[in-house]
Amino acid sequence: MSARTGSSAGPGRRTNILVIGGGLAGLAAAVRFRREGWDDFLVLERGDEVGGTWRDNTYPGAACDVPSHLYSYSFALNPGWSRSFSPQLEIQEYITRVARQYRVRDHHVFGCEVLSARWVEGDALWEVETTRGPFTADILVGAFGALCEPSLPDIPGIGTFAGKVFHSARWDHDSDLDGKKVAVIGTGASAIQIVPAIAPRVAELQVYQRTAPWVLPRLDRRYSALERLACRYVPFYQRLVRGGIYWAHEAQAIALAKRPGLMRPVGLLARAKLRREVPDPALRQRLTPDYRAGCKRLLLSNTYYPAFREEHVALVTDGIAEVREKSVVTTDGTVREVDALVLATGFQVTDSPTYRRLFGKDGRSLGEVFDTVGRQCYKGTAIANFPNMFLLVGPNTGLGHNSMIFMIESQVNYLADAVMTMKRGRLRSVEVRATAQEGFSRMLRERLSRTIWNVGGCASWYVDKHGANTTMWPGFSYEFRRITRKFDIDAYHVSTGGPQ
Ligand code: N01
Repeated sequence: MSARTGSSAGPGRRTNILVIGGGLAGLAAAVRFRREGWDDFLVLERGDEVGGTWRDNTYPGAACDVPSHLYSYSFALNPGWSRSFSPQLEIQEYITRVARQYRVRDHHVFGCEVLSARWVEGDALWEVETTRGPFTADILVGAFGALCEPSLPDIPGIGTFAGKVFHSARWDHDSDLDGKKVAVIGTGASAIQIVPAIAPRVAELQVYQRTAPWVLPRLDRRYSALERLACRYVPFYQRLVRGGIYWAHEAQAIALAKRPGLMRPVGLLARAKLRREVPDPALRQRLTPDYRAGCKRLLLSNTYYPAFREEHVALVTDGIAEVREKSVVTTDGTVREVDALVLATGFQVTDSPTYRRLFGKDGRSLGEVFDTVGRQCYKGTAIANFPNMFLLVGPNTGLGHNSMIFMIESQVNYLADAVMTMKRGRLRSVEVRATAQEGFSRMLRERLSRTIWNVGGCASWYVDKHGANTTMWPGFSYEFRRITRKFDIDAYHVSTGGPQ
């Protein structure tokens, strides 16, 4: 057995359930299976540790922008969080601790990338090819995440750049940026954390902005020893704190998803912050978004704008025309010398390469199906033509206002109830009905048409190549919890004669 395998699990095995991906979603599913007493499952993880995006995003300044007491599993609260918004390493340590505590590491096969997964109708099982050999399973769980495949910009000449180039989610810690001329491309959630974190170390920092983000105050602080003691020892205290944070965040869905007009005060607050933190009117003008607050993800930072007060930090708003061996050239003809390029350009969210590796009942890949009908999915979880397959963090499960872990746990409830239903009923396969999927997609489209993401006047990665927002959940997260509470078998085609 390889040292990279967490278990006695090995390639070529047949299991009841195979999970692709050992991030927050895969881990939540694994813990649930263990708690249900279903030990016949494996998690295939291409990395060498659990954690997913939190394992991969080690860039300077990486931290969560959802409060930690909420951004944690309901079954594994952590009284020891050091701050209201925890840094990446603390979150990653929390995730690995949960994996150990619930004894699911042994169910992981690390260094195992899924190359293809095919549904074999005759045998009612999934045949999965991986870099560590074949696996078969009755049920496939796609927990490969949305924010894991870097989106690399297609800039002319970028391949000829002689210095270091790396994506924010693949930070090259061997590259010494101290005293160097560094260009950061992008001004999203990752970039606004990177810029203030590296600014003090570099000789020159060029920030290439295509679209200005809306930035709000970050109410971050250290927790006192007393607060941590209270979380640990005072019954219900931490649950109360968590509940308060949850409902305060949940209320934001009213403005984002139901009454976009209510986002106006948020825009005013962000403008006031911009005025306070950026005294130069010309610079402030260039940092002011030209779309409505909330259309793209609202960012939280107290250090991003102040970074531009330093003389060696420059905001560049002209488009990038090309990258040369030692410079970046903008469309106005300016050539800026650069030693290293940081690509904070986001992720392939609506076009995950993994979609092209999953093949359903009619032999077409999920990517091909999505090409034809768009990213239609039932409850973010099940897809017609893909029997016995359940996605976690699937289409339209994204939130702009609350913790993704809440959504993940909702989906895991649904998944667990589906597995239970299959076991009890000795079902061979379940496949969501096309009519149920279409009805659900219609409901989403109708509700999304009224959200700030659709009416806010911006381009964002929430929208797929068909022009549809197939990323965000258009409502309260508790509404999603309600519709995923029970596996609704009536929405599925069912075949019987499966294992007990
Ligand atoms: O990526 P993004 P991210 N030329 O896609 C620009 C989560 N997250 O990694 O806006 C020039 O938001 C692009 O410009 P534009 C969170 O959910 C969470 O920052 O498309 N620029 C944009 O400015 C977040 O939403 C935390 O015009 C190009 C930027 O690159 C998600 O991850 C922390 C370009 C990409 O921004 C993604 O955030 C970090 C090009 N060719 C991330 N292509 C937490 O704290 C793209 N851009 C929890």
